[in-house]
Amino acid sequence: SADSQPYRSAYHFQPPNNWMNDPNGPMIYKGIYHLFYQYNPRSAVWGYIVWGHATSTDLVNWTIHPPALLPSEPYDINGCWSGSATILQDGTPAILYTGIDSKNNQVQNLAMPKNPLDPYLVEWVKSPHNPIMEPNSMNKINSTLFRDPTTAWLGNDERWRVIVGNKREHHIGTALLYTSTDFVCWTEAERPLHSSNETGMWECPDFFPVSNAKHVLKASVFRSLVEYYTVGTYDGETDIFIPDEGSVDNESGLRLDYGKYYASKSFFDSEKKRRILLAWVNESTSTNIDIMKGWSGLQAFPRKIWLDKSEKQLVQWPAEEIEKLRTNQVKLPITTLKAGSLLEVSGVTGAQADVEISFSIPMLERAAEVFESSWRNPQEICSQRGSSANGDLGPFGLLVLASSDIQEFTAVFFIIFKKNSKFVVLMCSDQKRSSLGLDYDKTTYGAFLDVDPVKQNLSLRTLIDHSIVESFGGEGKTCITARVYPTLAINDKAHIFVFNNGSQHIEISNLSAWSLKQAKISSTEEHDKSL
Ligand code: DQQ
Repeated sequence: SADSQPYRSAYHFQPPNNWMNDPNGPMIYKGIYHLFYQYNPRSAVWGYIVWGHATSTDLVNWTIHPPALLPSEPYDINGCWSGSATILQDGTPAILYTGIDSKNNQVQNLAMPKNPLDPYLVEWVKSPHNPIMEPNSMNKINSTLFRDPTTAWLGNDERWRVIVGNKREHHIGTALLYTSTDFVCWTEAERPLHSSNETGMWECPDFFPVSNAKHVLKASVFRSLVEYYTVGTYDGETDIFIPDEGSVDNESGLRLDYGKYYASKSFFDSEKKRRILLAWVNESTSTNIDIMKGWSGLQAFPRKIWLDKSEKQLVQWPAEEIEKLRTNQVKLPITTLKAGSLLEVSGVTGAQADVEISFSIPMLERAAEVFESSWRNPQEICSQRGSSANGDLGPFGLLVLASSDIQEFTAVFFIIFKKNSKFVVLMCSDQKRSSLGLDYDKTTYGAFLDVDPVKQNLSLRTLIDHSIVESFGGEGKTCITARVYPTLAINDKAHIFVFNNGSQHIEISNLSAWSLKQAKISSTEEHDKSL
């Protein structure tokens, strides 16, 4: 029940119990969305890994099917790890996944649907040709650093291409490239699609077109559990990806999310002509607590993702289907938020809500504090200042999952600085005060937001769901996800406030908030017992 399990999510996908990590093989097939996920059916801790499987018609409500892939053969007997789905030319979907073989080597395997006429694709058959890619004495690939094949793409030469995550000597994060004419027999290309010498192992790479001219390459960096992406150009003839000038190619580059967000994977939704992004959001608590509550890990709410007008970065926004869950809209007229003020957004269920707010700053030119040129790390600035520091323009924003007496809260806010004749906007998510009870990782997150407050209002959208807070600044230009475990601000005792701890007044130009209903997550059968 919600009382004994206050941290379970209402509309972020999670199985009824046990461990979940990376999203795998997302796709749409015959009008049905498929989400597979790294799942341990035996416990709330990572270990015995199978491909959990759920389907949906709207990315909101999910039906859980029996696992699609279980360790069963010498080439995957120690685990069915991450991978992707590709729709082949005849319309049949194929899964490429990493198997941990009987010698604990990482190899890539192929699986095909048993019955392609079944839109739910409940049964999968592993290829008799498996493994289809393996490390061997010839290719010098480290057999423990070779995993997570992407969705494959077809070149003009009718050859399939796929990349696989790898680390080479001297910590070179690498996207190995393989090609094939029949999807079964794969050859390693002469050179990788791309690599970066400053990152270490690349897990769960993703590579996709975002416009006619640009591609995005994303890598999940194991050593820091941080993902970054670069925007660049891909030459389909030479199979070389070149990052655009200024698109930093390591963890200090652009991130899909500046909070907790890992092993993300996107797919093209051919029905709604959009790209959808999924990701694993792990717990911030200890393994002991995971075992006690019987589960671990959430999927971020599916996001639509596209290239910003500037062509320099991606923009993300919760898939529009979330609006189905909205109820009891609360609106605020234009309101002045004086220095030091706090305003409750009442009338919505604070533990399950969608809040959209935008601010306009009347005294912008006069007010802003100077941005020091030595400040390089936005997360550090957020962390040092926090939400209660009295700045000049900000901190202002939202307190969510807040107790009525403001003892507990998670603060998502902006601070505006002046830099020469321009402004720098910082977006922060501060978890320091998120819980009085539990001891867990309360790291503050922060990032710059590329919005000019002279020309545009500063907007913030926050999705609140019991123990997860997903925030989208500047209409999706900067995203921050956090996990929090309040002890007072749970269920109907969770409140939402707007605050301004700056010394200048600002204006709320727009505020709409909704309660969000519970999504339906059901299982087709009680299959966990047999595993
Ligand atoms: N999780 C999987 C791996 C992947 C890692 C194992 C990323 O395939 O590299 O559960 O979280």
